Amino acid sequence: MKRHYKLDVHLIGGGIYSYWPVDYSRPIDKIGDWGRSVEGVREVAKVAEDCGVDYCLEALNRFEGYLLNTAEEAVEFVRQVESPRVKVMLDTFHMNIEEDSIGGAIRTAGPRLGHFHVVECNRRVPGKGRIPWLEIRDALKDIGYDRMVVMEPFVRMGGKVGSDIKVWRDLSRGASLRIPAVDALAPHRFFEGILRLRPCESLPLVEAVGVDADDVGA
Ligand SMILES: [Mn+2]
Repeated sequence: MKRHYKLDVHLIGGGIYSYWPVDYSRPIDKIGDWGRSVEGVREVAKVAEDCGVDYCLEALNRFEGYLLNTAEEAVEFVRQVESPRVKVMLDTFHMNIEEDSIGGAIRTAGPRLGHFHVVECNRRVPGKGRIPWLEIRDALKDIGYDRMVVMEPFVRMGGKVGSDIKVWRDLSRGASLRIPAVDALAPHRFFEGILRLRPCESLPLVEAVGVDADDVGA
């Protein structure tokens, strides 16, 4: 964390209140681990406060974590830690699995939301799936969110990350090194389109944002 500070990095986030990937072959002690994790994060929070680093705890879906699966759990955990530098982090992929209402989850996090990951329900880039982006935009506006929104797609098989994340098919649709670069540009135009739409307007997403058919994939 002190190194982050020296590098002028003022935010770290993820499942940084537990271990990952979880070993589900062993029994899970959620209540005991919750208490131990709150104590541990309180210790880390002192360093985060000294270094001016926001320590953002990401709610993960049940297959990747068991301590914090929802915004409600993350808010309660952060409330118990009691540090202004410890915040909630949400990710649309995990929310799509766990939350009753994605907009509601964002409003539950409210001022405690410190970081936000955007990605489709199958971890493709935003704009190519069925995540309710207008609902998300409106909820973020409602809570006055003015921090980072970061895209986190996983589309390629292979390697340690591909295995840990469990990418078992090529979600890049046979892309070469050149095509993912195009794929990565499409969400920028997609979000520009989203921001122009009024709350009551529905999508046709791809037409609304002018994404070329070639960018959209099969
Ligand atoms: Mn994430």
